[in-house]
Amino acid sequence: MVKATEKPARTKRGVASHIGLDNERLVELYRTMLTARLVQERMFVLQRQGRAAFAITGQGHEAAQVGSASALKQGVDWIIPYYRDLGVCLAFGLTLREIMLDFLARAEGPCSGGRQMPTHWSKRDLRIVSGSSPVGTQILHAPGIAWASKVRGLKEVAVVYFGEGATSTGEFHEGVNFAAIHKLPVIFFCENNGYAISESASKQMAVRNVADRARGYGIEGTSMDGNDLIEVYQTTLWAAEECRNGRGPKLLEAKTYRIVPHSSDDDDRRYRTREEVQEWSKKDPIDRAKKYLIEHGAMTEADDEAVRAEAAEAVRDAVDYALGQPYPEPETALLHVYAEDA
Ligand SMILES: Cc1ncc(C[n+]2csc(CCOP(=O)(O)OP(=O)(O)O)c2C)c(N)n1
Ligand SMILES: [Mg+2]
Repeated sequence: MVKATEKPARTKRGVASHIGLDNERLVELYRTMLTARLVQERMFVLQRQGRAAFAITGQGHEAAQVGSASALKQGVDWIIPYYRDLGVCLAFGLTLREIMLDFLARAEGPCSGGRQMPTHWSKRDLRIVSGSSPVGTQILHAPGIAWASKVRGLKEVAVVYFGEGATSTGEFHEGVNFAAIHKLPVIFFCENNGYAISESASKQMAVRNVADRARGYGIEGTSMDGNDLIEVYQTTLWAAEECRNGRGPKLLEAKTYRIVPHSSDDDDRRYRTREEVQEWSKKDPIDRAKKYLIEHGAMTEADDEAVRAEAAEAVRDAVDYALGQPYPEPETALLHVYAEDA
């Protein structure tokens, strides 16, 4: 078994060996991945039923999201997720009920009380920082937060998530460059799913890997199999430790795939073949995690069924709860938009 903070060595079959995750924790991670999958499937149904205006989800990204967020220190580290990161937020402590309240724009929703677009997550006590809708703008928050951490002598890491399309923006360049110069504790975490809506990665970057871009900024970049829960967990743990030890930022790239359209407004048949989607579905991160857990004696088929039933029940509870809550009152529409008189 390798040490938890060692950079994982790649072999043909993935990472060399798994790290100090005990069986209970492995099942917990698996449960979170499965819950993320089920709740996102439900979101699409709710949107089609006319109960939600818009759904944008990340089925296929669960290992990248849950694996990375679970390797961070809750209450200490900061995350700046993007719209596809439900799995990140779930792993970092946002509850299913909170996620559903936000998705259904209810007054009690913790992120904006029904004012923001759905999936613009934030929660102060969990150190989940809200992003804006323009692609890549969240990247700049991370060096700012990390700079404050460094100046104050704290060992807090800021982790910002984004897609490969966002790496073509000016914000990516400015954020990574600044963090590199000042050796800031930032993990730039790219979920490379090969597409920015309909635009394939080869049309927006001339390098093969997003991680290759790191060298141009003088920092280390690492590509991972983003559908491998263990590899993502271990690599993120290593990167966070590097940050805590003052060794500056890291660019991590999780190669993955969204097995669903970009959003409820997208028809992905226009730009990718069904065969391609089928091929990636065979590498489903949840199936792979299940196989890994069973092979390593962390779970049995019966345990899996129990976990699935519990996750489905938790999703049902969250949907029922949120549907029963009121929308915000119209007269509160401008709250938090303009400063209030003291
Ligand atoms: C500045 C800007 N341009 C365009 C859009 C429309 N848009 C929303 S998501 C998206 C694709 C982003 O792709 P990527 O960064 O790879 O993330 P993914 O959605 O694939 O996870 C685009 C172009 C936007 N929100 N902001
Ligand atoms: Mg993408």
